[in-house]
Amino acid sequence: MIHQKRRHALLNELDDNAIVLVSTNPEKNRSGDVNYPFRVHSDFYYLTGFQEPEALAVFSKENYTIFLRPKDKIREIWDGKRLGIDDAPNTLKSNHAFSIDLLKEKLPQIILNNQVYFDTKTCQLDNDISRLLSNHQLKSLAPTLHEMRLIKDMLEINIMQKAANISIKAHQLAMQTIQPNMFEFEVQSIFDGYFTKNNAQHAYTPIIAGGENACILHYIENNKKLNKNDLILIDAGAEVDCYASDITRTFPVNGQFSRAQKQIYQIVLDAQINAINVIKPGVKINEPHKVATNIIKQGLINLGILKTGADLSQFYMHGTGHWLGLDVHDVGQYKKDDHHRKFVAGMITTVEPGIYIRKNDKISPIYHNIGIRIEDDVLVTTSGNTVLTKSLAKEINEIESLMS
Ligand SMILES: [Mn+2]
Repeated sequence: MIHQKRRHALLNELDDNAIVLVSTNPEKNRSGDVNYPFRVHSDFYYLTGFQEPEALAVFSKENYTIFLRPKDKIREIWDGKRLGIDDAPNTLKSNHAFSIDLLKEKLPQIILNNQVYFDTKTCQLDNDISRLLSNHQLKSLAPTLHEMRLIKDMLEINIMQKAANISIKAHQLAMQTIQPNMFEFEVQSIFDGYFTKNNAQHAYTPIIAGGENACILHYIENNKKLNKNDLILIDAGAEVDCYASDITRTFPVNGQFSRAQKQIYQIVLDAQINAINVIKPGVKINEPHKVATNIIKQGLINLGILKTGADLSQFYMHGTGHWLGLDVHDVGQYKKDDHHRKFVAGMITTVEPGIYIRKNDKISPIYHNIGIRIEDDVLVTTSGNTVLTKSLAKEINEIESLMS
């Protein structure tokens, strides 16, 4: 029912004679005859709730037609059960269901002279269908649909809290398990195991980065040994029912922060907490970044690491957050008419400042190879915000006592 509601809400925002086409992702080959695990297209899932590959939905105010794979005795023995044409209308609440093989034949009779909304960029169609659609003036669905996806409903918030809770538990387990000389992939296996045990999967390739590897922002090799005097940065989040969580914690491999590590960590933590605290409806969405960068700048100047604010980008070179939802870097505009938009209740954003200090002759060696990021998932509420990931330790004493 929720998907039907969403289709109606979307159509209400489009032209009266709108007809919407949305298809799922293509399957991707990994090697030989093995594919990557299939992941439904987020727009398609949001509007249909249907997770099989090779499917396309067409709907207007009057009609909803789904094209999908027909039942197939042999393929179902090899690849698994299919919903099939007969059961689709009842299960998916569509008026009609046809085999995906009939798409080329049926589509012209369905779209007729209506205004077609379709995103060629996000949804792939075979050449015949693309040629067929090239006779129509297509309008993009994304601006309207992605505004809808940006504001989460209660069902979505509950699923995302569930994903957050699983991630929190896995991060706690990692803090309690990590020992010097373990390998990063052994740490990753804690997340693999805990997510799988809870019927979740990774929302993105996890970053398990010991010591200097934490200064590589998208480090995913996860294959080095953890040195006892290093920090470890873990950016890992579970996906539940296609919804992402996204958490980063950084902590000492041996359970005790050194003085230098504490100094840098406390700057990032102060930046993160103060950035979260400004989030509420009506505040511009770049405000958390402003707050975080000011605190990081001042903190690094106080330690003599930074001379002037202009050099900050060598230590902090990424944004302070992104939308979170069906995609880990979720859809939704950050600016409107070239100006940063304002927070609205129902948005979910990450807040993730960091400091990354590589080897550098001009900086005291006690700070070398320290890479720290702290990331939480924040829901904007009518009165302010709720941190979905708040129960995971991030204060220095909380982390040290959890690890002892
Ligand atoms: Mn993130």
